[in-house]
Amino acid sequence: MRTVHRTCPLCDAVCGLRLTLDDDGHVTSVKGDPDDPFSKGYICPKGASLGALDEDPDRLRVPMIREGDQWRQVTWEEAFEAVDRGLSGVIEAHGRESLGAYFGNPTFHTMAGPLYRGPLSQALGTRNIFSASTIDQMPKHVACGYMLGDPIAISVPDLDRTGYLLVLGANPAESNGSLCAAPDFPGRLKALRARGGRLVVVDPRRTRTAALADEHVFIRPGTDAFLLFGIVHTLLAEDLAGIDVEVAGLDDLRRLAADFTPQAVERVCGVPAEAIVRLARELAAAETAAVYSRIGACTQEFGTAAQWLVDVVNILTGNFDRPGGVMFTRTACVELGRSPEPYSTGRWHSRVRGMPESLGELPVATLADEIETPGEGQIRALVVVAGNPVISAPDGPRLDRALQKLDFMVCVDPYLNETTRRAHVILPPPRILQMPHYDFLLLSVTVRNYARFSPPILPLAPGQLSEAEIMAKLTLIASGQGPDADPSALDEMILGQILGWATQTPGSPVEGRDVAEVRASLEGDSGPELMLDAMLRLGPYGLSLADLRANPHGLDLGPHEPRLPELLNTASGRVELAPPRLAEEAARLRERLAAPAPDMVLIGRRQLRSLNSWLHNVPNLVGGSNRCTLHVHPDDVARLGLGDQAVVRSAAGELVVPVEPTEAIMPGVVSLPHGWGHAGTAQRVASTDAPGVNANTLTDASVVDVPSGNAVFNGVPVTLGPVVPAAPGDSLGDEVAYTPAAT
Ligand SMILES: Nc1nc2c(c(=O)[nH]1)N[C@H]1C(S)=C(S)[C@@H](COP(=O)(O)OP(=O)(O)OC[C@H]3O[C@@H](n4cnc5c(=O)[nH]c(N)nc54)[C@H](O)[C@@H]3O)O[C@H]1N2
Ligand SMILES: Nc1nc2c(c(=O)[nH]1)N[C@H]1C(S)=C(S)[C@@H](COP(=O)(O)OP(=O)(O)OC[C@H]3O[C@@H](n4cnc5c(=O)[nH]c(N)nc54)[C@H](O)[C@@H]3O)O[C@H]1N2
Ligand code: SF4
Ligand SMILES: [Mo]
Repeated sequence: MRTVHRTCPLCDAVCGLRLTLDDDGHVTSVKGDPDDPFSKGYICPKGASLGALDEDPDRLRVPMIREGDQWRQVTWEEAFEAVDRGLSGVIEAHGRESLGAYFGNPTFHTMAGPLYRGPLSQALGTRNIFSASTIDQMPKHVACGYMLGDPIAISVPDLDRTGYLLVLGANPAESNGSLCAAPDFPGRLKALRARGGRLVVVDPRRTRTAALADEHVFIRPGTDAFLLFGIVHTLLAEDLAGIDVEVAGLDDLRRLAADFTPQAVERVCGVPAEAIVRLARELAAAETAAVYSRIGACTQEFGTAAQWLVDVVNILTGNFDRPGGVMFTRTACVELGRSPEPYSTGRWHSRVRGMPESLGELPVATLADEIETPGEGQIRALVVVAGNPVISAPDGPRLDRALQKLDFMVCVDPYLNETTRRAHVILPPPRILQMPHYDFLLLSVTVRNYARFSPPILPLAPGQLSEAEIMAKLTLIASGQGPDADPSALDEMILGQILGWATQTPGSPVEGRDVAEVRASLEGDSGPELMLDAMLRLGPYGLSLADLRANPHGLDLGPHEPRLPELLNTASGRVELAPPRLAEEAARLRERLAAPAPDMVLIGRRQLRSLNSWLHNVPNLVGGSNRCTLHVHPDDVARLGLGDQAVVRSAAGELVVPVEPTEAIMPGVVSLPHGWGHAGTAQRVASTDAPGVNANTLTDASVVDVPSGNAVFNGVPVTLGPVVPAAPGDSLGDEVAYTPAAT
């Protein structure tokens, strides 16, 4: 038996775990690590199942090649030769613009993802780069980009010090937070109330987070920007604003907000005008306050506007970049790659729908268009790393059909699932416990400055490749160096770039030094570890990998301190309150003020024991409350005559789903979790015991948040009807005779 410690890689909360392993390397228990200064022993059911997940017998262990319907286990050599043939064939016939890549959510959690995604994209030499960011947080990047000049400068609520927290469209009691890494988020919310603070949750569902709050406010899905504009209007009209950062555009903002009186927005968002005025006054009066918003108010039609106005309210109430308000994390690693240019979207546009690029990528909502539409630049070969877009992207079934038309697809993924089953080659990364772990991205949005490195617990098998080596190999193959190129050559190139930049950057700890000499001083057992060591040494705390190794429970680096001036990158040198691209959104919102609301809309929901599409093969985690059901208000169940099941239809498709009546959801709103719909895969538990349906059969890829191109998952207009047994000659009306399609 031995006890080891590592960070849980599953969600954004970065909890420290304490695992015990027997002599054969089997995990016998997983507990929270009480000595982690940040997570202090907290663990959730997903983390507790890490051992079962890691030892899942259905996890792929060797590369696979598909011929027709048949999968064959192959050697790494054979797999990379097939990738080389597949990619070179398409490049020779159609050029590099016919290559594409999609990077899924776990690329934000692994070490290899953030380090090799850039080189791989560059090597592919295409603009067809997509990621889970445009089905998630791209609106936040666009808002921060235009307001602060830096799309990566995302502030987090100062959870542990704030006196007032307004949460819109997030349910951290189940998700544990996002773009805000805070282990035991629920405990931190309880602590906020225990110290006399106030918690208000705005959500079309009375969620578990709402149950922890002083007040829960129902809102019509997709209308947060209206509510927030009502708050902005009130703050300005009642002279409650107390701005304490340098801003530009206050007069423009005042003009834009003029029409959004609490009375006018009440009609759209369904929040009473008095409540809006009261929220504005409370936020202004609170000694410290923070507005925090996530998926519910990002993946909606006015996502960018909502994210913009969240920070406008934080700024107007004097809570931007100050303790107790929203603040910026100072990471242990040096911040690489800040652009000297002010931020802009639309440096290029997608071929078919002309959608603007942001952060160098195109919206996933148009991936199927780019694969299906003939012409120069049509995507014919796709690299997918750690993603399941058939389940996670809007109009997933169409994407599934599109993937089948590709000449070549390679996936880096541990599972044969709804997406990877369309690949020609699957390259499995090692088990979680075989990988080193450091959260390059999540540690930049922690609610306290903190760092923790976890070395691999189990060694790689002889001949097995790390995820970094797999991505490096793909990069070398894409750049034309063939299947035999040595991945460490790429590592040296990346290290050379980091150190080359650092030695030439004034004020850097290695300014003016020789790259080779600095390189020789780095320590680490693999490319990613050497890169981490370099970035730590160049970082603001002067740490090294050895320091993190010496502190296996993690290092607390103190509370946040104001740092806006060093991040601001706008042309004006001020925070832009009403940049033109965002001001255009005010015009779109104004047009909607008088528009009728749809009768019934769909939203999503996350479940504590699920993680997007990929934890449903762990028997302990499925079942009970973790099922794919449609939450419907009892009044709607009665009004529409629904039984145990309902047919849900949208502009994109239709589904038959089990109905779960609950008072927790607003009348006129239904909620279906995403991540389900497991079909025809080799995951035995997921595809037989817990298949569920794919919520993204209903979401419509043609509707997006315009500035960011982000997908719209919340506020999707739907109609509902009961399911009746099919009989010839039935008159249908609202009822539907349904014979489920074979999947
Ligand atoms: N309707 C609706 N749709 C949504 C959402 C919603 O709220 N509603 N949420 C959206 C959001 S926020 C997100 S982030 C996306 C997620 O979208 P995706 O990232 O496309 O989907 P995931 O289900 O997270 O798929 C993760 C994949 O990575 C694999 N994987 C797991 N660990 C590793 C690893 O270490 N290495 C590699 N290479 N692969 C690994 C898994 O097997 C799985 O295939 O879904 C989005 N889709
Ligand atoms: N257990 C678990 N944890 C996860 C994940 C998971 O799948 N399972 N996924 C991880 C990922 S990838 C992410 S991005 C994060 C997301 O973290 P969260 O944003 O906290 O995710 P959700 O639980 O989907 O919360 C969104 C909330 O928005 C509400 N909502 C829907 N539409 C609207 C609207 O129009 N306005 C408002 N105000 N609210 C609305 C929904 O009812 C829901 O309660 O969670 C991460 N953590
Ligand atoms: S909250 Fe997230 S990071 Fe913490 S144990 Fe659960 S899944 Fe892991
Ligand atoms: Mo996400």
